[in-house]
Amino acid sequence: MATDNPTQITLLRGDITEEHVDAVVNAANSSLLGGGGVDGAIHRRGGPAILEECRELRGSHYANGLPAGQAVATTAGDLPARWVIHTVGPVYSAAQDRSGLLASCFTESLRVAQELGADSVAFPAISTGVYSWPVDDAARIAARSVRTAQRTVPDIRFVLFDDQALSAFEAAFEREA
Ligand code: AR6
Repeated sequence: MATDNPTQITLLRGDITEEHVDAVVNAANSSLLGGGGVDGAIHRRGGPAILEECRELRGSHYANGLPAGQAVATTAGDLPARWVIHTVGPVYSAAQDRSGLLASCFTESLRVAQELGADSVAFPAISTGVYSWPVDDAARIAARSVRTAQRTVPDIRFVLFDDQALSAFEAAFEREA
């Protein structure tokens, strides 16, 4: 029940690759083979071990790629974390409501984190960069999803890259409190 939920949620501005947590969530793409934005930063800082495990996943469970809204973990390589949880946000569409898929990125990542035994997880603002989801709406979906998640972890952080994203998340979490 949300009322018994001991989770502490922290919103901060920063670079997620510097966050000392058990699990860092990556806003990946279905290929799992890297890209720009936060995905590029995680692979650069984390080193080749992450890509190696991603390639193994593509050779086994996810031969067709990781579908949007799902999540899977690998090593965090050289990052100050134990795992990277890769999730694929939906590309924003004004014509189609894909918010269920974005919500699923948060709840599925938390489910994977809990299964791993992670006590702390850092999320970026999934889908708000290359995938162009309006940040206020993405923040609302993130806040609602983590506040109502059935499977959670004690320490959840949102690491926002700029002031606009930080303000959007602060406002959304106040509204959903
Ligand atoms: N730490 C925290 N947040 C960051 C960092 C960082 N180091 N770098 C960027 N952001 P994006 P998406 C913010 O584009 O929209 C990739 O090419 C950024 O300012 O990384 O889900 C993937 O491979 C923005 O607010 O992810 C996919 O192809 C947020 O992270 C595609 O982009 C998300 O922006 C995924 O697009």
